[in-house]
Amino acid sequence: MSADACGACPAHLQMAKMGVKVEDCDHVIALAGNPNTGKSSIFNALTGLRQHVGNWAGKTVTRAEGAFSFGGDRYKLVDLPGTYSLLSSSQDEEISRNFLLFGQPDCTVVVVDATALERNLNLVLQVLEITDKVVVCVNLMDEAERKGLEVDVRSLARDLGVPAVPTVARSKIGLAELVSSVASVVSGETATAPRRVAPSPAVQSAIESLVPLLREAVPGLPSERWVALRLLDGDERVRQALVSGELAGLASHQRQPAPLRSSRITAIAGAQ
Ligand SMILES: Nc1nc2c(ncn2[C@@H]2O[C@H](COP(=O)(O)OP(=O)(O)O)[C@@H](O)[C@H]2O)c(=O)[nH]1
Ligand SMILES: [Mg+2]
Repeated sequence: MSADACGACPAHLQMAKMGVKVEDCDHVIALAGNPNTGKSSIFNALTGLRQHVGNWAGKTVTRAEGAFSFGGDRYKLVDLPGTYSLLSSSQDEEISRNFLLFGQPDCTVVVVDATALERNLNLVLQVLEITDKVVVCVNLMDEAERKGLEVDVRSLARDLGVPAVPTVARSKIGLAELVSSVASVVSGETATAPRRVAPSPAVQSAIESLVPLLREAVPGLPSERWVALRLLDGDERVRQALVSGELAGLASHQRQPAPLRSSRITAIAGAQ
């Protein structure tokens, strides 16, 4: 991999940074991942913005939004706070989880640390439970190489059922390929088949009874299956959100007409 070779490829030539111009984007892309995996580095490289990049936790406290164009389409990119899991209830994790559930991104890029794949895959598997439209970005490939680790990105993609792209975000290596994979998942050109843990028959039948009830209680709720699983798992935070109407509020918020959503998004981008 070299940055120069990438700069000359056709995919790279079609790409342009659009800064905070997130209005009227055709697609929404979420950037999720553990802290310090290079999410903000990727966000900055693609949008031309300057999200704080650093090697300590808790900087991206709220989500940052920016835009880029690729192949004639405009993409809004949302840099989510670093999160190890979607199951706990720290503020950062809740921002990420709510966006993945209710922001309904057209594709979620999960950025993982190539030197700590096992730990990072926990979040990937959780995201795959929520959505089919995922690309795994295997970042810090230079660090993996330095440590003598061989990362078989192809096998990883095959095992996970979604594309996986090796990158070195700090040197902008692999980012054109990443965007190209994202575009292909968004358009449906690349069909994904996410690996999911098959529930036991008892759990499956419990999910099937809960889902229609959830649909009735919270019209427009995306990922009902995931919410049902959380309830069956005794997730107190999700139960409270359901009982208090918070879940319904988040779901209905998503159903607002697009122009309203755009102006809100512009305001958020302006405040960054
Ligand atoms: N060696 C190396 N460092 C990287 C790479 N990507 C990001 N970094 C560095 O890793 C640190 C964390 O990056 P950041 O983008 O803030 O990660 P985030 O917490 O996921 O947003 C920063 O010091 C980056 O410069 C990479 O591919 N290779
Ligand atoms: Mg960050």
